[in-house]
Amino acid sequence: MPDLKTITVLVPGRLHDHAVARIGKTFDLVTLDTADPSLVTPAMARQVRGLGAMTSISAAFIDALPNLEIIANFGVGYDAVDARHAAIRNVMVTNTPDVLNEEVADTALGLLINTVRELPKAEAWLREGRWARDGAYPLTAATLRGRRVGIFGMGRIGKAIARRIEAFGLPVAYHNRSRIADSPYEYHDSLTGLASAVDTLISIAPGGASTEKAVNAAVLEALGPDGVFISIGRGSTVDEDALVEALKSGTIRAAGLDVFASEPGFDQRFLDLPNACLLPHVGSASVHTRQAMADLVVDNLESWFAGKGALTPVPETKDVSRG
Ligand code: NAP
Ligand code: 8YV
Repeated sequence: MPDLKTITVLVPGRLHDHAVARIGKTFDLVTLDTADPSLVTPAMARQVRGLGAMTSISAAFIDALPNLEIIANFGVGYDAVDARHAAIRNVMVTNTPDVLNEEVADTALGLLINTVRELPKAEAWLREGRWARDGAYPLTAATLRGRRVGIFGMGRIGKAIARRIEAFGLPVAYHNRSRIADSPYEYHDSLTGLASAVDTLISIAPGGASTEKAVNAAVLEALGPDGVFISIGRGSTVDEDALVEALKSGTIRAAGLDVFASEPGFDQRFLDLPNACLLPHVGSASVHTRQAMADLVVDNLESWFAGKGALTPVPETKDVSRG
């Protein structure tokens, strides 16, 4: 077993405390305020062999670290890491799949129920003293009963969401680029086709060029006037101008959003929409699950530098090897 304390791992920007503590205990830890290539010192350029990161990692930053071997990304989504460039440079990229599936699926269902049955607004009604003053909270116009649910991105988390939807007694359909062999769910080879077939669309698709603004005006139009849209994958998959317009005009009934195109900022027009239920990207945000994600980041670094390979390589870098 090599002495891991001789290996320098850089943490640029913020990272989960548990991951930073474990990296510091095991490796030679160095930090940077941001992943900005102009901040890389000559010593860092010489020494850094690993990155533990929860921030954007550009091609320029990868190039500024000529001895880099591995980028361990905190998060299953790694659209902020230039994994294709990493592969060209023979740099491994890992993410944190599976350990967050059930948490994110729980959040998706919570967001769906909150959106359809207006539970946050009903709680506000109670807190504001309106129950005694004005009477019962108005009956919700929408219900989950009788809905048909479409999942955009039937992957690890999509399947965990689908199992929950089935338990709610609702039919499930999905859109991926490829049909899943022996999946019990109805497949649609286009997102508009899926939206036409359902009245409730849950997006848990990854970010990146192939999904950029995929949920557009045509998809929302196809979802229809009783349509409910839940976004918990990446904000970049949604044309937010089209969504604001669809919520304003009644093209769809309501939306629940955990993710936004320009986080941590978000389009302020959503605040004025009574039919939008908004969360600050909390899909995986429990102490339990974030700790498991942090452990997987460091387990990947340890396994790599122990010569045992990466535990959870992303597809773009699955063929990258040491040396
Ligand atoms: P996954 O297992 O890789 O599933 C992604 C699914 O999306 C696959 O079934 C894939 O099928 C489909 N897909 C990818 N590109 C597509 C495209 N262009 N058109 C149609 N379908 C496409 O990923 P996961 O672990 O379930 O995670 C999914 C995403 O959730 C992550 O990438 C992340 O962005 C997001 N996420 C959000 C939170 C949160 O807190 N809100 C937490 C965790 C994850 P095909 O390859 O066949 O197309
Ligand atoms: C995290 C996520 O909140 O795993 C992902 O892709 O979106 C979330 O679990 C995020 O990656 C950390 O900021």
